[in-house]
Amino acid sequence: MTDLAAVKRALTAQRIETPSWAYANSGTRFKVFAQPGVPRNPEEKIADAAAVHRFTGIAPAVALHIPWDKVDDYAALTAYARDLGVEIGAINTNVFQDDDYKLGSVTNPDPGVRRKATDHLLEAIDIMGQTGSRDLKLWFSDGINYPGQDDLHDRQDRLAAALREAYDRLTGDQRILLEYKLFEPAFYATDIPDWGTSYAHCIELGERATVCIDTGHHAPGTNIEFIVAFLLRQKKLGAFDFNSRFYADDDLMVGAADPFQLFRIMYEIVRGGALDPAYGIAFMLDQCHNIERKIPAIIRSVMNVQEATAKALLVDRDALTRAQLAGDVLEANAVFMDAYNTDVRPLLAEVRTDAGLDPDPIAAYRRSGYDEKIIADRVGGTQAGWGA
Ligand code: LRH
Ligand code: MN
Repeated sequence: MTDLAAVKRALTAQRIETPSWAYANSGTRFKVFAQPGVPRNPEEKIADAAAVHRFTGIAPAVALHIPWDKVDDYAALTAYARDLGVEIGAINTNVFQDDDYKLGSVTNPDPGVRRKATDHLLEAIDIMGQTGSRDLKLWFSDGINYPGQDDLHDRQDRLAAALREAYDRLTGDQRILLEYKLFEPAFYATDIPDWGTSYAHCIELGERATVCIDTGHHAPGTNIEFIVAFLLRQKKLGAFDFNSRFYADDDLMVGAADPFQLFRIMYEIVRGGALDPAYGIAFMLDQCHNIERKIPAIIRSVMNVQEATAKALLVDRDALTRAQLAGDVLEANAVFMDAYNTDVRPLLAEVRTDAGLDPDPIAAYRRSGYDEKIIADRVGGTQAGWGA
């Protein structure tokens, strides 16, 4: 029988990290629809992340992206965040927006370009020292568009050399989160296209290197929860970039396109004993809110993860194991689906109320007038994010 008190404790202890860039303008190659009230600097992004935490109670950290969140004084920025009740989380590198990186960053045939890209990784580690961040999040857009354009083997050697240099610079509890992505912006071969490639590099590097699963970075039909189960067993899962998609890297609200997939992923997390923040998985969002109001979209996304987690925690594990060991296929699936088909919203409303929060974060946010306030206050200056 499921211990409801334990379920509520686990939900209360859940931690989601929101991305600074999701509060800024974003779009597609066709159009960026700028929105009123969008942050103009890292401080305003952090203020919005703090608002999400105020209404959800489980989003106490914000991931930064360098140079999008570059400041002169990261210690001051960290103190500013703390005063608002949030921590600075993962530091994301950016070796995908500089002209020099057209043919690759750390994999570029030109050693001078590789040096420049590797120095950026080292700069990010220095910043982690100032923000107190544990996680260096590495995603490389590196890849090629045509067969023969470059040597696939040599590019892996170059990548490994840069990763080694960054890895050897880590101190304290710092670690690498190595993200993979099937394609885009490269359209023939990406240098870290899948979990296996990231996993192999992480093994080559050492215990401080773990895999980051971005849920939008797989070929259609990929069984992501299998990857989660496999990497947990290997103690090589470090983080998620949560979002959802119907087709490619759509970066939509997590759980919006496929809530059942999110449930299956969170079930493997619960089954693997990896939900507790002490286990060390960074549950991050990585989304773009191109047409919808950004802060309520992120609050909704946090709630979608909570709902999937609550359902996963309600799986009757004893009954499931009994049916699985008995080879009772239908019963096993029925036990699993019972949890998924459970309406957990009343339970989550109770958890929020017990935590002194409004049971309905979206309604509470709307009543707060925060959106109207930032629209009125944030006039002038240059909005952060993709150029409108
Ligand atoms: C790449 C990615 C990566 C971030 C970027 C904003 O698609 O998922 O995690 O650096 O989005
Ligand atoms: Mn990502």
